[in-house]
Amino acid sequence: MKRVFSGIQPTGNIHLGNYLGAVKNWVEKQAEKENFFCIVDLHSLTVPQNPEQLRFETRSLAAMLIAAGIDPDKSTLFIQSHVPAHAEGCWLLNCVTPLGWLQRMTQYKDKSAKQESVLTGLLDYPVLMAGDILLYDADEVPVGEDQKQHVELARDIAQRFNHVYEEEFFVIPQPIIPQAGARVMGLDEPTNKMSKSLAEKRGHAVRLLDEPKEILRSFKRAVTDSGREIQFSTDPDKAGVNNLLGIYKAVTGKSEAEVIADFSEARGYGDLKVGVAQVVIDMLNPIRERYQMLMQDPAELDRLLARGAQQAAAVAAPKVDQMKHTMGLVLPA
Ligand code: ATP
Ligand code: LTN
Repeated sequence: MKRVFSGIQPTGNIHLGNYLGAVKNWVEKQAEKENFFCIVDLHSLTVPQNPEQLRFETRSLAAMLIAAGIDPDKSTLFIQSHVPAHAEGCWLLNCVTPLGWLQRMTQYKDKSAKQESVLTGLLDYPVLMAGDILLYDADEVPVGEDQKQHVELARDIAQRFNHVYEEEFFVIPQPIIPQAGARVMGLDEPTNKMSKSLAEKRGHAVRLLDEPKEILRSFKRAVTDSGREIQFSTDPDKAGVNNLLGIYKAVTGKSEAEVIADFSEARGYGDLKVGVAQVVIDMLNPIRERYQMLMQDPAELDRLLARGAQQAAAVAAPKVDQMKHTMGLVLPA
């Protein structure tokens, strides 16, 4: 059975892009794989966080993932900081990773350009992520398009470690990018990806907890163009319509021809927007309801997360010990 590892940050505002690009695929393949899904709280510290808020968002994300279909009996769901091997693995991998590799990461370049003072953690973020993946000898890493470069870096780091220290020490992981939904664009700005950091902005994102009325409103406001032809397209001027069709395709699992056929009677973009909103609302209604139930029992959530951390540590702790030994450190007697 292939081993899967993926992570998601507890930074709030989980949106349709996170769901279609990552979480939905985790859920759908869950039964066929051995899964580790990690709430990467250490990653979220790479930009300033409010401590109380971060604690809330961490539990909230756990509830959301379970509500979305992650079954804690089939998958190991845990919080990154509960397994100290992640921070240790990051340090050890820092010592085989050239600085230049990190400075080239596009996400680092984008995010650091927007900040006056850049924290070291932001630059080091992909090494922590590489450790997450490599400590589990994961074969597959299902992520959205924006994380592909980071998974490729994890491959490079693994290869370098294997070369320097011990051939075949780490499994070389494979990024798994979905066919549809890999890059959901902002509804207000369809040439940029839908983003958590902009999700508070009206009309930018559909958040998984949005009420149906709000979802419909967001889609109705979605930026399109002055035409009326409903077609998939790579033309940047048609990015809005293409994004709406892409969302519909990812939600329904239909082919492009079937999607277009569903809108053959549409009288314009207005009908398209309502049609897309409807399938998204139907998909999110049960998730929102389950989330609200799960949040009423925080003790049960904590119990599930503690069990997940134990299962994860059983894999990651011995691996980090092997890393230490291989690198020449003395293990405690
Ligand atoms: P953001 O950039 O939206 O603020 P992020 O990418 O930093 O968020 P995570 O919560 O860590 O946030 O992402 C979780 C998963 O969601 C990752 O696999 C990522 O590739 C995927 N993802 C994020 N945004 C999108 C998007 N717009 N379309 C498709 N997948 C996405
Ligand atoms: N960097 C990722 C989250 C993440 C991750 C991982 C994804 C942290 N560790 C390991 C896959 C595998 C993000 O921001 N989306």
